[in-house]
Amino acid sequence: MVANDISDLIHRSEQTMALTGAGVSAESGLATFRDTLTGLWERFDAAQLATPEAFERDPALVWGWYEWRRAKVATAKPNGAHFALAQLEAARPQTVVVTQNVDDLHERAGSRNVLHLHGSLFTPRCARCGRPHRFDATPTVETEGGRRIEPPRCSACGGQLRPGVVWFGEPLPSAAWQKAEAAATTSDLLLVVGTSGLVQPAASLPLIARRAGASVVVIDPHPTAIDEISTRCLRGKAGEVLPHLISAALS
Ligand code: BV8
Ligand code: ZN
Repeated sequence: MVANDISDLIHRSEQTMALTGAGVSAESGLATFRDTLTGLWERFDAAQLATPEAFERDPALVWGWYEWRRAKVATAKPNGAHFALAQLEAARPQTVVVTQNVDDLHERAGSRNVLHLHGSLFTPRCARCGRPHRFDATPTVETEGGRRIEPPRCSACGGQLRPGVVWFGEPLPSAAWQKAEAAATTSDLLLVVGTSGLVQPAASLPLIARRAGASVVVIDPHPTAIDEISTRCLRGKAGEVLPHLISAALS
């Protein structure tokens, strides 16, 4: 049975890393990129909205989309997968979670070593001078299913704020990327959870880990682009299988 085998790999691991994608938040009710987005946004393609050009062209549409997503994250709860990874880190503080997600569910589940390769919904900054800003309220935009919202203005230069995420065509935050790459070369086990493995350079981490001698375990109900370089593939929902795998590994 693959699951016992995977629990054993986790049990024996000295340094475990997880690479998570939208699928780890799916059971928290947050749409993945390959699902059609509900409400007003189903006629848009996420990859079209998550670009500097889209923000340049229509800042209110893009800011409204991110505020809609922030509102949905605010009402979402971490699921069993987030809690299981936090439990693993509590038992083994050297565990690292590298996420492509811009939500805060790993942190809300208790994970502390979380690297956000693609930024966060919660760190807006000025598009002109780069000054970081904070949100003082959670939007209720979710109730209207998302709408255009003029981005707030920078308190220093009056420029428009932009979401603190990494758009397609933008470089990843170098500190996060360097730490993620280092973790991939020093971990003996990489759990790849809920990612289709299509976006670079995040999707290159499993190959880096494999080449450095790590076991690579994919947990996903569907086939992914990482499967072919994985050591094991578990066809299942992260919120269902990860809690069992990790509690068996730690018992
Ligand atoms: C860069 C933040 C260079 C914003 C995101 C041509 C070829 C190769 C590469 C490129 C190319 N053209 C352009 C590129 C580069 C591009 C890229 O990779 N494009 C792809 C589309 C081909 N990459 C970039 O642009 C990156 N930057 O390269 O910069 C550079 C360098 C120096 C200077 C200047 C420039 C930046 C990429 C980051 C983009 N931002 N997110 C936001 O969130 O709005 S990407 C976003 O999409 C996510 O962060 C994530 O990375 C990706 C979605 O992927 P997943 O998370 O995997 O989600 P997906 O829906 O695909 O899959 C969900 C999975 O979960 C599925 O497998 C499903 O089965 C599974 N699942 C479902 N339910 C469950 C489940 N699993 C478990 N349990 C469940 N219950
Ligand atoms: Zn500014």
